[in-house]
Amino acid sequence: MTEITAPKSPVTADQFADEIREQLKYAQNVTAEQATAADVYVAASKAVRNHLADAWFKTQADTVNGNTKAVGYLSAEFLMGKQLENALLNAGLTEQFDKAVEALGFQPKDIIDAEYEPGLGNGGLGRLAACFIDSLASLGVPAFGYGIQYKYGIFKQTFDENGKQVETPDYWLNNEEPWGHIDYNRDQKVSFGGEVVEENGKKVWKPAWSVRAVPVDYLVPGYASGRVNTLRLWTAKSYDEFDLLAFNRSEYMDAVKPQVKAENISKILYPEDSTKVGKELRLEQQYFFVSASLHDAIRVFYPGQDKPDLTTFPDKITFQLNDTHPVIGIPELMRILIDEYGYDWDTAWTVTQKTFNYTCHTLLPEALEVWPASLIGELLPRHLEIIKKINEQFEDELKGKGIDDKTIEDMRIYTGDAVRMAYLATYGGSHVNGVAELHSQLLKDVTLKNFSDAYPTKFTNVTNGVTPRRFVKLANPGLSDLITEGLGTDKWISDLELLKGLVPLAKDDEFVKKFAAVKAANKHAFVGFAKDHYGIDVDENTLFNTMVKRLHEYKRQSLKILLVISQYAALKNGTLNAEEILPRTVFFGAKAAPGYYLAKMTIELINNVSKVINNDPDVKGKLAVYMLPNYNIEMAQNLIPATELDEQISQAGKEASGTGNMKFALNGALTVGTLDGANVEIREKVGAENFFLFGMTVDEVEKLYADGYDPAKYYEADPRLKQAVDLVANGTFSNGDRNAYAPLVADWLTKDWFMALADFSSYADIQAQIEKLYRDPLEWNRKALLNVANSGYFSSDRSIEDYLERIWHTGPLA
Ligand code: 7GP
Repeated sequence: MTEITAPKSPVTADQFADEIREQLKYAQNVTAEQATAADVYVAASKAVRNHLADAWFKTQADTVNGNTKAVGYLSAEFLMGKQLENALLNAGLTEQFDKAVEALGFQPKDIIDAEYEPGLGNGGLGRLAACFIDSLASLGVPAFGYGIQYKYGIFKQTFDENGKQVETPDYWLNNEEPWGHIDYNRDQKVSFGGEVVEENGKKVWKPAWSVRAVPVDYLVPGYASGRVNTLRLWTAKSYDEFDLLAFNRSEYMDAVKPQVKAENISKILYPEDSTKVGKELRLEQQYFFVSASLHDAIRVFYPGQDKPDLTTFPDKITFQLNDTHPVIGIPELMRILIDEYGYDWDTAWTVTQKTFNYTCHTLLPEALEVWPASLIGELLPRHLEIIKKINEQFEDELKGKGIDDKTIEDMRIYTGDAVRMAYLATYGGSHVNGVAELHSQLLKDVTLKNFSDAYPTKFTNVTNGVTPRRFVKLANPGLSDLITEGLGTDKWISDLELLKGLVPLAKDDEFVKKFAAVKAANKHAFVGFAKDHYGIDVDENTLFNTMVKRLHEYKRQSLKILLVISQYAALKNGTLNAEEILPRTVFFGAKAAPGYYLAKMTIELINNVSKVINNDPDVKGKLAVYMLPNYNIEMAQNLIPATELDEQISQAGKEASGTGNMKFALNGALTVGTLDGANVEIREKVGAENFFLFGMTVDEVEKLYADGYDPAKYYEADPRLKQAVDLVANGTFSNGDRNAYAPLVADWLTKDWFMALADFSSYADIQAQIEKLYRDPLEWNRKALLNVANSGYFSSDRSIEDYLERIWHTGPLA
């Protein structure tokens, strides 16, 4: 007997069909006969949302009235993915929905597919935020996600005929979006610029301009918890939208200027910031959402109170700063407490420090934000004063600890010309965490060493996780059913460590074969997806080998493409005989930041390598390479379950954690990877014998830097590498044009900052092991199954439990 614990609403399919019809009629204003899939999608979404409303209201009331501290997750990104399927799962309406839309004459899949995925995030950090709010709700912890509803989000990626990345705006809000509810009555005013004057001995900020922050509320339903939290994303509106006098003077463009200036704040995620105005816009965005969110929390927790006792604020809500983007919240809360509510500095400081905690998501020094002090001074003059004073107090505190002047200078938050946001966050909050064991250790030993020496107890680790609802249950229904069958219960969906119960089944050949059949079916399904979405014909009788993540030099897509080129060359030269060849399909997916020259050139190279290889009859059926455009959550949900070999090949000591690595392991892919980020923990959990490890360790990398790294030596030493680089240099992938990739080649041979060349040989060597194992399907799948069975630790539910215990010190609502 299989135990089923998944939520199930008492509503029948017929009733749900009626609810959809009602929405069609009264909200969409179409008859059931006129309705298109897009109409039904909107109507069904609104119907599900209605089902969640009561639980949402109750959760809000309990959040305010209960005595459990809430969590505020402040994040510039929330990469949510499509909503409908997830909401149906959590509302217990999946089956009813399937039947109801069939009764209306539609295929459930077509309705689910009609949703347009919002792109309100860039990569791991944004997807992590989405997994975390899912887990908070599923654990019944009261929480608010706070961010920005960008009108266009991250750009949409296409490739031109030369294989170059082209960025276009993503018009995700061009059609009706049923999930976000805009609440004009809960708006906040956010001000900028102007000056600070003294009035009666008090500092008074006289801002020059203001924008209206209007919240758009998304429901965050928990799985089997009966709780529905809130994701509140702010959109910027103008107070003086329209200058009628200017318009009447026929100055039509001038008439809408104030509106444009205000609304620019929530137009796009990560505006290009190489110019001063670009930097200004980013800081405006950060302050905009953080200021609105802090005021919103005060509104929520002290309703109708003119003189609330804000010394209790940290008992009501704890704010997590998701990287440095929201760190301006620290001086903002100080300002609110002192200037708006009249508290003295010391009280304000105690409250502020208790309220905030900071998660760092990087090891790249250039990714720790530093703002020019002049910019903060112009845009937020009062905050600059507060930051200076925080810095003075900080330096005094360090002196008091007996720390020497040189070290204090290195640690300064305010340097005279710059404000270091990571340092402000570390000093201004209670806890600092990294996102995997290795990362947290490196933060303490290297990136924030002085801080860790001065405040050792502030530092902790919370290893990332991913939500099993979206990334196993929804993305991989075949595997989910098999897991439930194997365990005799579906409880694993909310208690992922139960997957351990599959370990003994890895010895059962029949079960392993079933597992292999699920993977084969997922591959088959992906072939259809790829045909529909990208118009490509993928050969399912090949090893599916995937590398999907943002494009960055440290992640080393270059290393992978150089390996592919060397494999291609080996096939062409006949160095490999026919029996030795393991047919592979390599999938890449990656967006490059619009201003990142080498990253964009790498995309162009991958596209052109793909063209040459895929059109070469000599290697047909043996090797194919695809650069899939616009990697997003939908692609992830389809490609990850179909993947057999996952690439996590960053230079050791550079990937903070990775979360894709967890999704792949949980979906039964084997990993080829370096000892970096969470790979280390994944390998520990799944067993070294079930993980393809290669490359230098952090210590070896450090030593090589110290000894002086010369990539050309590695190029000369390994003929496979030399040949691959030469093929790029000699124009094989650029119609004979030797200049096309010259900057990339020059970088590899003279700089290669992330040492792809140094790791090439061990990476190429390990391929033989991979291929040998793949030729034994039973053994391959046994290992893949053990990856699934031992990856329960990487649930975001476990991450949230760690945050609750180590950082937030709160728990579920009663
Ligand atoms: C990413 C890290 O690169 C990745 O290793 C980690 O898994 C993920 O955060 C979640 O913790 N960082 C970002 O996406 C990012 O934008 C800003 O970092 C510094």
